[in-house]
Amino acid sequence: MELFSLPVSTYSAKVRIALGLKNITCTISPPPGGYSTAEYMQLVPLGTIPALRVGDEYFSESDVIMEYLEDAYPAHSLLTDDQLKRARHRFLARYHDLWLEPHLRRTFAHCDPATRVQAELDDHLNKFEERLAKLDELFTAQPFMVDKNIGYADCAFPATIELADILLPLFGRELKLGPNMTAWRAAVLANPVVKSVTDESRSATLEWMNSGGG
Ligand SMILES: N[C@@H](CCC(=O)N[C@@H](CS)C(=O)NCC(=O)O)C(=O)O
Repeated sequence: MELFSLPVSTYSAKVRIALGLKNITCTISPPPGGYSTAEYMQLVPLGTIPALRVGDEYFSESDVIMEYLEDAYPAHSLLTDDQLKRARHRFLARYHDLWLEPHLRRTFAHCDPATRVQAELDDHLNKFEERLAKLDELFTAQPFMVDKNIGYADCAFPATIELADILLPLFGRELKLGPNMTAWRAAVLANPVVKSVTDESRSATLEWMNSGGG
């Protein structure tokens, strides 16, 4: 099994956290030729990272990879046996992928003040902040999102929150977390797997930004 991933990629960080929490050994490689390249798209048609190779089979989409890991490695389940809790984990992970993170990602195009479209940038920053505030209403920190143990939902957010902490000040804003997210963030960062993946992702992001963010 081989995971195509780069330290700067927040969706890859999510899968790497799951691999670490589940204690799964997996080769981690950069995408051959780089993501979105013709070479890589021969293997992974959408050209995105993360993608997983299992034998001769390749598939992408971080949540699909997470589900595969849960199915193929049921030990150290990140979903628990409780069906309602499983649904809550999946809902929060989906909220991250579809509702929250895309607005942060869309600010990347506006990092350079010379080419920035301020109205578009403000729209994404406002939506990101609204949805982060809404996230605080969607769970009660236990201290993790669904349970007293770290689980599936908790893998999606750490790298995104650290990225927001770096990116928002560039645009004159700051990361504001409600009480649930504040308690949750302290709890996830105290986990050695999460800390190591997010530290790596934080330094890769700072390096990427110092090199012009292209
Ligand atoms: N929905 C995808 C998003 C993955 C994604 O956007 N990955 C970024 C890196 S963090 C990427 O590969 N971007 C290249 C592109 O969009 O062409 C997932 O969950 O895996």
